[in-house]
Amino acid sequence: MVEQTLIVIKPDGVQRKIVGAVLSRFENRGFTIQKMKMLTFTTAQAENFYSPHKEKPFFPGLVKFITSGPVVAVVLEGRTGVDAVSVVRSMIGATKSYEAAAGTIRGDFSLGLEDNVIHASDSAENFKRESKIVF
Ligand code: 3AN
Repeated sequence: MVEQTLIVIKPDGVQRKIVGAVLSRFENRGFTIQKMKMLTFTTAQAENFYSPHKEKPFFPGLVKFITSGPVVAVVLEGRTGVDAVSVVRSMIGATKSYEAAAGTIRGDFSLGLEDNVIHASDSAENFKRESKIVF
């Protein structure tokens, strides 16, 4: 279990000016912003970041989308004994925003699949791997 996890507010979230609204949810829940960086992914970075999906048909579109504008990457820290990865995953909602429950970030801010506002690490291993790529 890790007390930290990574989120990335995707280009659609930055462009729509909902960075503050999204970050507020995590701060209100009790998470601390431990690191934060605005960046535009290079194609190489994006391919590396999404390498678990490299065989999927949507991979080229995913890389194109995530490199299309600036993103905001944030390491969130919760508290000892609380699995940050799973709490944050529950707060972002289902991958397909149109299926995400109301009250989740995707469920409240998006109808998109590719443009689903936010990425969050889905395991401690991916948190470490993804953080190295971004920070
Ligand atoms: P999540 O972001 O919920 O962890 P993943 O890891 O399954 O979802 O997918 C990574 C990203 O790939 C998603 N956030 C979404 O942008 C995109 N994606 C997933 N499935 C599809 C799909 N069927 N068609 C297009 N894009 C997809």
